[in-house]
Amino acid sequence: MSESIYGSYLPELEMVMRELQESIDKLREEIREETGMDPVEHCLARIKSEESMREKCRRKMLPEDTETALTQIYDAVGLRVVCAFIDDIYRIRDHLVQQPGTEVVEEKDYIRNVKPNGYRSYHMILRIHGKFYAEVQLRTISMDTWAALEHHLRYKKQLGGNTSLIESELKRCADELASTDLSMQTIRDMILEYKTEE
Ligand code: 0O2
Repeated sequence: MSESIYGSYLPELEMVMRELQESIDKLREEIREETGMDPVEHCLARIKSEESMREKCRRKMLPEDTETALTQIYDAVGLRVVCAFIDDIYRIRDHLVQQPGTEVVEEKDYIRNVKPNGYRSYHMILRIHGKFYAEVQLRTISMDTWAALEHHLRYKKQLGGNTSLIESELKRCADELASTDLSMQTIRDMILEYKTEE
């Protein structure tokens, strides 16, 4: 069997992944104590599989070696944090950038700058302890649902038939879900306001 593309660094990548999870868990606990609400619906963490990492190196015309996997591909460690409300996304973002040993390499706010197809999410590339990269995707439940279904539809089939109609329908669904997210945020703010007045 050929050597892992991560060489001997797999335990360190797993440690980085755990540190990120623990940092998010700490904030969750703080917010739960403060508001009685958990800001995170669920959180998925993974080390990119050997096969996907090799495939990504090939797609980017890069060599398939440990140096490349650790320094030129930024999602060897990946976290997807699915939040209850839009505000929670930015609160978790602000918390992560303040963590010791964490540098922000890149941020893409696809919530304020929605992708033309309707995709919404907040993406961050972090460098941890000056060495390892991690990609964090922060989304609401609605954004996650749309991304999962859109991925499923594209993955299972070529968008046959009236492609432009299908694309505009997908965009319409994304926009309707985004509008629901805003309404749910407003309802939550009303509830919290009432609680602080009590
Ligand atoms: P997978 O299988 O989910 O990991 P790069 O990471 O450099 O190849 P890019 O475009 O610079 O790609 O990064 P970007 O825009 O931050 O998007 C990276 C990831 O966001 C994707 O990973 C998807 O998970 C998600 N994503 C971005 N755009 C869309 C979209 O239009 N629909 C859906 N469903 N997901 C999206 P991968 O590696 O492409 O795929």
